[in-house]
This record gives sequence, structure tokens and C-alpha cells, in this order.
Amino acid sequence: MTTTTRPSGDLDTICVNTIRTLAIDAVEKANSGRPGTPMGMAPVGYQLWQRELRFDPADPIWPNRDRFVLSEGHASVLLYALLHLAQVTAVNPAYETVGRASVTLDDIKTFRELGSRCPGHPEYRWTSGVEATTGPLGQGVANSVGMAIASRCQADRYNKPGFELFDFDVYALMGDGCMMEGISDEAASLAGHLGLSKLCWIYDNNHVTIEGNTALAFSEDVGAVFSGYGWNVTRVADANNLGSLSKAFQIFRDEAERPTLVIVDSHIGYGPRTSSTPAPPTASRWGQRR
Ligand SMILES: Cc1ncc(C[n+]2csc(CCOP(=O)(O)OP(=O)(O)O)c2C)c(N)n1
Ligand SMILES: [Mg+2]
Repeated sequence: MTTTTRPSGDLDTICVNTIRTLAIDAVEKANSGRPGTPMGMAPVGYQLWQRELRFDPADPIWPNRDRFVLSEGHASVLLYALLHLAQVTAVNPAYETVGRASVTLDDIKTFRELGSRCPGHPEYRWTSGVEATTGPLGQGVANSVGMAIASRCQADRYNKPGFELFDFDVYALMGDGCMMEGISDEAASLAGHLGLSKLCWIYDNNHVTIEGNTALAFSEDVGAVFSGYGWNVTRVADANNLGSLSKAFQIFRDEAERPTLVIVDSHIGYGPRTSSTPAPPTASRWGQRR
């Protein structure tokens, strides 16, 4: 007789922690890669893919699907975990359904290996469900502006009263590095000018980049800058608060004139308890007190 051990905690917490542990295991197996950002952003990915995005895992090329762009491409394993857990099906480069999962558990086990469906950075038309190739910081958010322009163009061209064929939203997840890149500001300026209200950037404000604390090189008031670009700016003080995330995404959808920036405060590597990393005071770890 086999027994199944069910992890403790509510279902949302189990799902979020499953994303975290997939990220940890993939990076450990590859002996390469970055689990910290997927762990910090796991609740954001979960909230988006479970509750916010309109998409059909069985039809990943539905033209009116909401788009998700992982601009912080170094966190690729977050996207692979989401594609796997959402059971997105695969299409080939010609966009034909091929009857298998986009990302299997075995694919995740080959993370960062040559020929893997889970390369170090996400590749468009290599892993289906990946909407844009990312890695060069800033590139994904810039791509997302083009996608939001496409959403409006297709709506203008094809929608008729009572027949709304196109109204898809575009979400892009970015980090401090994306925010520092000039291309992001140019793209944000254009998005604000055009009033691309179908566009939502989510800024992983974890105050750390490769070189250390962002205080070393980055101190601009991001909210003020984006307000100046004509964006709607909102804030989530704790990435683990799914209710706050939900409200922020509702604020985005209620906005009809401007693109939205959601500034999310997070902790890189959130989750495991070690003797050198005390629990943040604002939230219990792993969703439960220990
Ligand atoms: C244009 C560009 N420059 C440099 C890099 C190398 N790089 C990869 S991740 C990273 C730091 C990213 O920091 P952040 O976006 O804050 O991500 P986090 O460390 O918080 O996950 C850098 C500099 C890159 N990918 N693209
Ligand atoms: Mg950062």
C-alpha cells in the first residue's frame, strides 16, 4: 500500500511553495542558475497564472490570450514551473499543436542542459508558452509595449459592436536590472504617451542586483518617474500577500486610460530558513509559524 504525504498549509501556500521548491531543485540539479528570484516572485507568478491571466492551457496559441512576459529572464525557472504546473500544451514552431506538455517534470530536470526545453533563459518558439525571448535586461518589457500596441491595433481593426474579438492584456515581470536599463524608460515613455491601458508591468522591487544592494547604483523614485511618463502607479508592500496582489491587478483592469506599474516589495530567496537569514518581521515563512 502506498501513502501520500500531503504538505501542510492552505492550498495557495502549497502551490506557491511547490513553485519555490521546483526552482530550488532545478537549479540544484543543474548546479547553475538562480533560484532566488523565482522564490521571491513565486506568489506573484501563482496569483497571475491561477487567477488573473485569461488563457487556455489546451490552446496556447489562442489569439486573444493574455500575454505574460518574463523580462527578468534569469528567473526562467519560474516560468518553466508555471508552464508545467498550469499544464500548458505544446505547439511546434509552425504553431501546430503536437499533443504533449510544453514543459514536463523531466524537462525541468534538464534545466540549462544543451537542447533542453528549459534553457537558461526563455526562448520564444523553442518552449511553447514563452511569449518573448528574454535575458538582456529591459528587452522583455520593451517587447511587451509592442504586444500592447498589437492588442489595440487588432481591437481597432477587427472588433465590431457586440463582437469583441480582441481585448487581451499584457503583463510583464521585471526586476531592478530591467528598471535600470535605458530601453525600459524609452518603452515606458511611449506606452504612457499612447495610453496603453492593456499593459501592466510588475516591478520586483527586491532592492538587490548582482553587484549587491541597489543603493550602490540606483536611487531614483520609480513611482514618480512612471507617474511622469503618464502611468498609473500602484504598490504591493508584501509579495506574499495574494489579496493585495489581487487588488493591484483589479486596479490595473479598472484603468482605461493609462498603462499600470505595480511595484511589489519582495525578498529574494524567500522561503527557506537558515541560521544566517532570519525571518522577515512582516510575514511568516512558508505561510505558517514555526
Ligand atoms: C542588458 C543586461 N546587462 C547585464 C545583464 C547581466 N545580469 C543578469 S541578471 C543581472 C542583475 C539583475 O538584477 P535584478 O533585475 O534586480 O534581478 P534580481 O537579482 O533581483 O533577480 C544582471 C546585471 C543582463 N542580463 N542584461
Ligand atoms: Mg533585484
